[in-house]
Amino acid sequence: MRLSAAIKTYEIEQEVPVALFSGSFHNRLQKAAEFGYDGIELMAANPVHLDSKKICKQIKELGLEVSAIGSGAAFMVDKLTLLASDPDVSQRALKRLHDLIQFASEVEAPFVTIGSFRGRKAWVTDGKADAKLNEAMANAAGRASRLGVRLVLEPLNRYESDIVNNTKEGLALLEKIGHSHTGLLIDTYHLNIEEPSIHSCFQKAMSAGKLWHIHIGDSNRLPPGKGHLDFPGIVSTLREIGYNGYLSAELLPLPNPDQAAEETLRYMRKLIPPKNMK
Ligand code: LER
Ligand code: MN
Repeated sequence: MRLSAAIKTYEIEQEVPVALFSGSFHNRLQKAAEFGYDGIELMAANPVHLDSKKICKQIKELGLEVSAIGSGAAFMVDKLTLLASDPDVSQRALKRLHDLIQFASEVEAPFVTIGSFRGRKAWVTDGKADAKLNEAMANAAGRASRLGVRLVLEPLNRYESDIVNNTKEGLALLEKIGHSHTGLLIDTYHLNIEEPSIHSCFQKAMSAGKLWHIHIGDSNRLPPGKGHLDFPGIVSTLREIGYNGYLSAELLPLPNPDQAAEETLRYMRKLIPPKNMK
């Protein structure tokens, strides 16, 4: 298992609630490497404004990898969602998803996340939200597969979305889509709200072959160890079931974005040694 942290890309000027590290984009990458992260998850809003070659080079020079491309900023910054009351918004969102997939392939990121960016069922007034999300994801998965990228659908707690709130619903939607390039992203913060057992939902996702990416944040969305989630137990379950992907810190930048990133790393490194150690 490896550790990454979510950082925003440089086309985004505003604060993004769950992005870590302060300073210029390059500073943020440097800090991730200095603190001892293995990778970073890039929260990009509009990647057509980004120089992916340069980003890829900077990341490699620092010995980091890109664990995933997060799509949440396209929602937070540009208010784009795959499910929307205005068809123009959903169409632009699909085009944006294609751009994020292209960007992922250029910076060698294995995944593009679909969390808040999917929007809400309640926004779709013709009652066809499920079919629409299904169609948008199948369409994007086709493009992703041609570019060697995969999509990860993230169950969100009920206060943030009304479509796919838990692992069971996530797996059911993936089954309907039926595309080899779609899997699950499980976020410990959301699961703490929705799941009766965090451990068995990891197991379920893993036995379906769909546990591809993980976001970490404690019960209060602070760094692990600051809330009441049992991270030693979570890590030992993940080891037991053979998960060997990323645990990516996506949490509140408190008391400040650097300290939150550093405290996360310090706590998690006790559970997950650096990749060149046993
Ligand atoms: C939002 O709460 C979240 O967890 C993000 O990963 C969604 O894109
Ligand atoms: Mn998340």
